[in-house]
Amino acid sequence: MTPRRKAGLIALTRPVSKTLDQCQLSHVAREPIDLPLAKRQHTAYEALLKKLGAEVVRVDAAHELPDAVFVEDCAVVVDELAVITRPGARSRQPEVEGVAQRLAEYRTCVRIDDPGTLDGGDVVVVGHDVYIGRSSRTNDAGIQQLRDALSPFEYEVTAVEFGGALHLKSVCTVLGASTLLADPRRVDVTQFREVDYLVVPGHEWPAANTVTVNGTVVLAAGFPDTAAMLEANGLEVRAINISEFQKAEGAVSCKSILFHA
Ligand code: CIR
Repeated sequence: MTPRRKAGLIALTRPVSKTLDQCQLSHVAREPIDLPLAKRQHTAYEALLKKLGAEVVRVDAAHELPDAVFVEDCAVVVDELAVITRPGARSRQPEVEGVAQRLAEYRTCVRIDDPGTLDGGDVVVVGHDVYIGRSSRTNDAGIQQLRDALSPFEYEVTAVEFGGALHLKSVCTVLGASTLLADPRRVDVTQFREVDYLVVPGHEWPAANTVTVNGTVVLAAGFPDTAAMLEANGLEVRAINISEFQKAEGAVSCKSILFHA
């Protein structure tokens, strides 16, 4: 299908699975998740995205897939197409089917195939520069397949090294058009070409994961120094409580895929 460019902003989300407490964990210890609270927090997250001007479009629930709420990892969506990923955690690979079905309403979809693995949380898009974190979830074959899918549309795909966190977007996200919010202790920002960046305060480094919706930066609650720093730089900021998702090693960006219809 021919993509319609810069139409309304869509936020693709998926309901919290009843099995969320069986989620994958890599860097955090398992602790009890309050499922009713998680559902309320996710409803509030969707309401905030809507208030900021996005149309929330839901993928059907998949209660047998614990991590399904973290839709970001299932696709990389650009104006020209959607790349359906092959998540690095085997338990997460079936999540992509429901997401692909929904995205096919908006984009031509192509796939990352075996032996490639790639999590959307490792992909930072700055205009036509696409940075991919080489991680425990994203391998070189996945990076090459994404490069092959995007290069016909003049995207330049660069592999990026980082450490100490699950995904590249755990340590670095884009604020609006081209400024990064990054933790330079976990990612060497010289790997990014010609971008400005703001440094997340070291003691609040998980606040580096944000989404920007129509100019407002959404970050997790509990990071007052980061919020103040962003405001001092002239940005609108909204903080949202995602405590139950942080226990599942999730953050703000993982719970939606933002793209123009
Ligand atoms: C996982 O380990 O895959 C999930 N428990 C958390 C995924 C978070 N996704 C993201 O940051 N993009």
